[in-house]
Amino acid sequence: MDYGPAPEASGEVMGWLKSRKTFGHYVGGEFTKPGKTFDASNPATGERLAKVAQGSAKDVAGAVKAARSALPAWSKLPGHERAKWLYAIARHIQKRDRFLSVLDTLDNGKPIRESRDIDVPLVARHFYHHAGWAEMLDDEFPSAKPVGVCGQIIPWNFPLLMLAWKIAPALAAGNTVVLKPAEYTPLTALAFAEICAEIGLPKGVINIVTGDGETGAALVAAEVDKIAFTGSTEVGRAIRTATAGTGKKLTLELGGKSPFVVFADADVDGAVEGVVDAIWFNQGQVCCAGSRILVQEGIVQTFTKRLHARLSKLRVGDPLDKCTDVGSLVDPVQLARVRELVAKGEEQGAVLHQAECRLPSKGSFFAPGFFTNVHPANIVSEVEIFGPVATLTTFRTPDEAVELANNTRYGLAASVWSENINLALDVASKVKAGVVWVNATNLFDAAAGFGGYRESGFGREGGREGMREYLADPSPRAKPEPEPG
Ligand code: TXE
Repeated sequence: MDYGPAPEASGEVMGWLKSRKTFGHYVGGEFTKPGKTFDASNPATGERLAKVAQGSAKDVAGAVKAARSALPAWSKLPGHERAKWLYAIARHIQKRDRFLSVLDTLDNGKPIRESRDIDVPLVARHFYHHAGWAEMLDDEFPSAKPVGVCGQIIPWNFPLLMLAWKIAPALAAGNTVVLKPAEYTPLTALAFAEICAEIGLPKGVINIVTGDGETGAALVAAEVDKIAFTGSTEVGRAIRTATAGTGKKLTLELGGKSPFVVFADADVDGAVEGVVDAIWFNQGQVCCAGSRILVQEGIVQTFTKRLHARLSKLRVGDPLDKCTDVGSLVDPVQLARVRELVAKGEEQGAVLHQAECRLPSKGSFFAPGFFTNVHPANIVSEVEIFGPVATLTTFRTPDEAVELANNTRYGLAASVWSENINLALDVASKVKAGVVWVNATNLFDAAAGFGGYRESGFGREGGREGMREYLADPSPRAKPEPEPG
């Protein structure tokens, strides 16, 4: 079946970019006149896509003011009225799915197959799901109030999906929002702002301020009631310090170094396919990427051989080609970071197995691969590479697997592969991670809370737990007293 992006979808996106050229911020339902700008580029070609406004503290303050004025009316709307707006957003995302997936791919470098089949459908699902929460809110959290004005800072690895994870629950709970997209990928957030304007969402409920870390820091310091952040552990730490003692509610979703544990009795081909999703999906730029493959000794040769064979079949190249499995990293800066870490790993004795593919001559491409002979003290055992490269080491017993899996300062996700469900569930219960998948990896759903422990952050996004993060008093309805007698 040929359902790839129609050429006209790319044409439509290029036409849209050409007609806009320079984007201002989206504040109070209108685009501001841009002052200082930076370039939004296609990382697969290096070409500039548009100019985007660099937000100052003043821009941020203006957006927060707009969100503050919109708050009383929005938070007083009955839940079912807010639900109507969330349904309208979801429907418009679906109507514009091709446009949005092409734009996401151009701005980020991810394969169109992923933006079209994973990111954008999940974005719509998130808004539909949270429309349901808006309807049920009074029943489920009767005494709860919205937190107020939420400052939201998102990364570049899933530009539109991270926006949905942040905005959908905030709006469902009756909050208003100032969101800052990452500087590498501001364009889908701006297209989203246009959708909000198109459907007539009340002005000021959603405000988008583009810019870099300085703009983010200004948002953290602004008169907001909550900060929700997804990004690096370093910046998360700085935000925690900056918000300490201010009374601002805070959730942090940070980095990871997630284990991918394969027992000798696992379905080896299934587990090898799992690795494709765990570390080569989205060029490995995934916070919960299964970047530490732990294989039980008895099957390590078979496993490594099959992994090698699968690696050699990955198609690396033009992200707009619907056959592409691995696209471009997000930016030359990230490419340099991945190259440096991988080179250090090799210097420290790890052996790199890399796909032998011809990389495009332009763009931020990196051939996917994995390391063997990795000492636990090697930098690549510890540090999040955030690129398409995993480490592969072995273990002997389930206890050793658990010990190695937990030997990290992070605790975001884990994946356990075994045909023995008792063993898999026992190990899963002992691994310290926010989510553990059994015989699967990277499964997300709007109804399931997602988030980490330790240096992976705190707070949850998605489902009931995610809703609580956007409510000031999220105590659930008291259970009815049992009938006497
Ligand atoms: O992240 P930053 P970077 C990890 C990953 C990656 C590394 C560096 O290991 O290689 O971080 O990526 C905004 N106050 N992750 O440098 O800087 C910034 O503008 C407020 C994991 O791009 O954390 C952007 O919008 N905001 C991660 C967002 O923070 C600030 C996803 C993320 O950028 C700020 C991304 C400041 N002082 C990177 N400085 C994940 N958990 O998925 C920057 N920002």
